Parts: sequence; C-alpha cells; structure tokens
Amino acid sequence: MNLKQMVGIEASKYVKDGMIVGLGTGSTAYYMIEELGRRVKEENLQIVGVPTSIASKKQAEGLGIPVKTIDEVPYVDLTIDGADEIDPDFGGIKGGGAALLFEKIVATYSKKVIWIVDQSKMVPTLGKFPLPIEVIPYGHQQVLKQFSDLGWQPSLRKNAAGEIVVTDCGHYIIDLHLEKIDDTHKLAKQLDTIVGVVEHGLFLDMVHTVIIGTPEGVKTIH
Ligand code: ABF
Repeated sequence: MNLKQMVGIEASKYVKDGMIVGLGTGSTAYYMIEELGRRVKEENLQIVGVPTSIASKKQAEGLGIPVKTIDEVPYVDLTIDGADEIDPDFGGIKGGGAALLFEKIVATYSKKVIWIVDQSKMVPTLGKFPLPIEVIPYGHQQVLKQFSDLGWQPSLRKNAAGEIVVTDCGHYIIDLHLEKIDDTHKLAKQLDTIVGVVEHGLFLDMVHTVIIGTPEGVKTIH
C-alpha cells in the first residue's frame, strides 16, 4: 500500500452514516473515494458525496456513491481533500489539480475539513510549489502581464500537448513561481483585489486536521 492509499483509507474512517461528505480531487483523494465506495458497497454506508470536480463526481458515481452539488445540500459535514503544500500554521497551497475553485467553495461550507497528504507536502514555508490562480479567459493576458510586472514569475498553465488547461468552470490557471511566500495573508488579500482573478490557491485558516503518510505510518495532526 502506498502513502497516498494509506492516508486515503485513514481519512475515510472519519466518515459516518448519514454524513454529507465533500469529495476532494487529486491522486490522494482518489484513494479516499475508492475506500468510501468500498464501504458503501460492503457496509451499506449511507452518505451523500459533494464532489469538487467532474473527475471526482464521475469516480463517485461509478462506485455507487450518491452525489449532490453544493447547492443541493444545506451544508457539508466533512470535506476530505488533498493539498500541494502545507505549512506549520496549516496554511496550504492547492490547485495543482486545477480544481481549486470548487474545492474552496465546498471547503467554505464544510463543518470540518481534513487534508490528506504524503509527507513531501509538509513544508516550512509555502511557495516552492507554484501558486495556482484561477482567472477568466477574457483579459487573462493582461493579468499575466500584471503578475509579471509584480515580479511573480507567472506562467499560463498548459498541458503536455501545449494546450491551455481549462478548468471545470471554463477558466484558465496562471501559476506564480514565487519560491517563497513570506506573508500568505497579505498576498491572499492582494490577489483578491485583482480584476479577472476568480480565486487563488492559498487556503488559509480552512483546515482542521491533516493526515500525513510517512514510511513509519500515518501521522494525524489537529
Ligand atoms: C487537490 O489535490 C488539489 O488542490 C491539489 O493540487 C491536489 C493534490 O494532488 P495529489 O493528491 O494528487 O498530490 O485537492
């Protein structure tokens, strides 16, 4: 069993009958959803899943997990999701999987949020992982230039075929190669004021528990 699988299975233990569960996106969340599917099938677990991407929705439906959108539920009891970087203050960078907008919306309306990561994601300071910024296509070149003028080393995210990555919402992603973010709250506030930016990948004060996969086993931090 690999570290991602370990934490995915460990996190699914927090899911109880009757819960509305935010289903994260990415290769680690994949294993959590697989385990919930197993429990739905083998233990008749009664849950409703609120997916954070088309990919997670398809995976959940394929496993027989009932799914609803965030607008069809009163709230989410527990969201379990991956992350790209987590600092000692539980600040995180998310969006490597281009799902940050739905992830942040679902997390916002969740009573509890758990992130599941392998130990490589735990960092002293955020920023080595390029910070994803979701922008609308109209004006994205202007935003790119603004970021460049600010010295933020931006790049428009493209896939291996060189095509611009389009999110589930039809938006683009600009990645900022900042190397190190000294004041995450200040940067988050600054990004929120830039016209054309829909959302950014700084997830601050949004997580309650982090489950870390290490070669020695699972470590849970609250
Ligand atoms: C998703 O999980 C994204 O926000 C984040 O980029 C990704 C991490 O992917 P993985 O678990 O595949 O490393 O929530």
